[in-house]
Amino acid sequence: MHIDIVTLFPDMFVGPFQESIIHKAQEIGALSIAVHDLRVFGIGRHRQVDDVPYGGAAGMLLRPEPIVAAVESILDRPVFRGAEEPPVDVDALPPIILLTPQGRPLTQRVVSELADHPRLVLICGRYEGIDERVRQYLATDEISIGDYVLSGGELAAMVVVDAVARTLPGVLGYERGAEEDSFASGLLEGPQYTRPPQFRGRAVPDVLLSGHHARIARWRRKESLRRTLQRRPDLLETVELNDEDRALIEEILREGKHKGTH
Ligand code: 6GU
Repeated sequence: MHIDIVTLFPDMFVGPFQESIIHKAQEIGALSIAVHDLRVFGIGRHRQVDDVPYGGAAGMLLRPEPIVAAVESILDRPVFRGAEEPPVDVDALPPIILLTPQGRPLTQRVVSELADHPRLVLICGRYEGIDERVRQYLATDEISIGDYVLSGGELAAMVVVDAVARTLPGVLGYERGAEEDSFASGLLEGPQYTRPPQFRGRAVPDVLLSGHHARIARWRRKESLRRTLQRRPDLLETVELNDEDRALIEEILREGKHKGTH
């Protein structure tokens, strides 16, 4: 997987991409990342990238030309769907993704979908906004990482890179795959424990020390269902439950421990 990122703040990515999973993904050759400075494609001697909005409004907007120039340089071909230009075969392009609070919400399903492409182009919005023509005729997708406002798409792009990187083959290692994560199953993960077995009078649940693998698996599934019921009941609407799951939910409801703890 190769990811190109277009940003006015390339230095923001230096630290985060040199650590942990994203670092490992690059080290093993599962991922390569190129961060491109939008300023390089700015207009004139001042390398201008933004301007005042037409019609009068507060703030500055990113102009279309530098962003289109950046992406056409990265992909080495015309990509802007101009009125007078030959049509662009969007299916022959990598996704060109604008990071914006108006985009479709990032979910694990969207992450998997992105991870299926060999290449992605991420465009980080900044300032008060971006010329609509970028959205309409350059971007092929728009993504938001949640219902709150960030100062720019950079942190959102890092979130996308991290979430995609950890799903790539070989990145997490064999001990624990991304398949086991919260959300991968559609459910929240249940409680987990490590040593010591007793800490200030608080014990690890006996079943986890019992060595009964079937009982442990059943307990884990039940606690995962309990936590999902308690904290994110909306997730249970879309997840596929089997008869055993439904029986476990019955048990949880009878126990009456499905409320609170949030
Ligand atoms: Cl992708 N960008 C900005 N500026 N704010 C956001 C966001 C993106 N996702 C959530 N908030």
